[in-house]
Amino acid sequence: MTRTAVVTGASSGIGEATVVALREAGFEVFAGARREDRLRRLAERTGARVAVLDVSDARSIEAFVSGVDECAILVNNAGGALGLEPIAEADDDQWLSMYSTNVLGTMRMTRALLPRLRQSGDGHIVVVGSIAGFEVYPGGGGYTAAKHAERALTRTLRLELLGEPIRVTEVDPGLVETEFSLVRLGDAQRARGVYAGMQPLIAEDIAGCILWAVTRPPHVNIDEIVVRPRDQATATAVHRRRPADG
Ligand code: NJP
Repeated sequence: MTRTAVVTGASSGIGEATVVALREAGFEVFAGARREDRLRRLAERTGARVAVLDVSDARSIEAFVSGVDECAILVNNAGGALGLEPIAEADDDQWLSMYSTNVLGTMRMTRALLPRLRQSGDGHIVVVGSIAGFEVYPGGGGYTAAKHAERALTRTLRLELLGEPIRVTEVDPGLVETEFSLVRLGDAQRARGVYAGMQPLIAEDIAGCILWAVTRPPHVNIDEIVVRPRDQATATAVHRRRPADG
């Protein structure tokens, strides 16, 4: 039986790789993000159904969800970080934006699709969180606060859905080279510096974890997958080769 998945934040990085992996594994996919041109190319490449979706906008979610007739798997992936300023210089708009995408976006998408997940008889909610959901670091206040909140939401869901045929999985990556750092820092050179001298994960590494979690038998709930590059032990402990090391 073909199962249908919804993936948010599908226009780049982990979301895009997840759509590709799910399609290759035979799932029907509805994919959403704000950049329509990227979505159109993804649809041509994979056969996924695509529609514009801004998870920070309740009306955009309503319009997107109205086009989704079935949903057994919801991958709440849309999100990210903005800025690296200390709390003393925190920017209200950046904090609000991080909350409205990572936290409210996940809550609203989940609330809107719960009836379809229930209807499927074997629903699965995947949340792409972060090691920032349980670690903190200087300059990361807004992002870590938002990902801590998203993690609390995910753990609460698992309790509230206990007894229903719906699984809840959180996937928490460390450093993955996507557009994440470009969006966060707004500068390509600084973004490249985040991964300098170390080997980060790639989007496909995380997509593989998501695919594995959603293809376990229905009675198996993978609660959490924490996945980091070998070169990373915590958010701030990263092994970098010096240029002299070659
Ligand atoms: O980043 P990127 P990732 N409504 O920037 C979309 C978490 N994570 O793949 O709307 C709808 O390549 C955006 O699309 P668009 C991270 O927190 C990452 O790495 O067209 N969609 C794009 O498709 C996030 O939750 C790392 O701009 C919205 C996608 O989200 C998830 O992984 C580490 C949106 C972002 O793709 C995917 O990020 C970690 C909105 N309002 C956790 N706002 C890492 N990369 O190192 C954004 O611990 N999007």
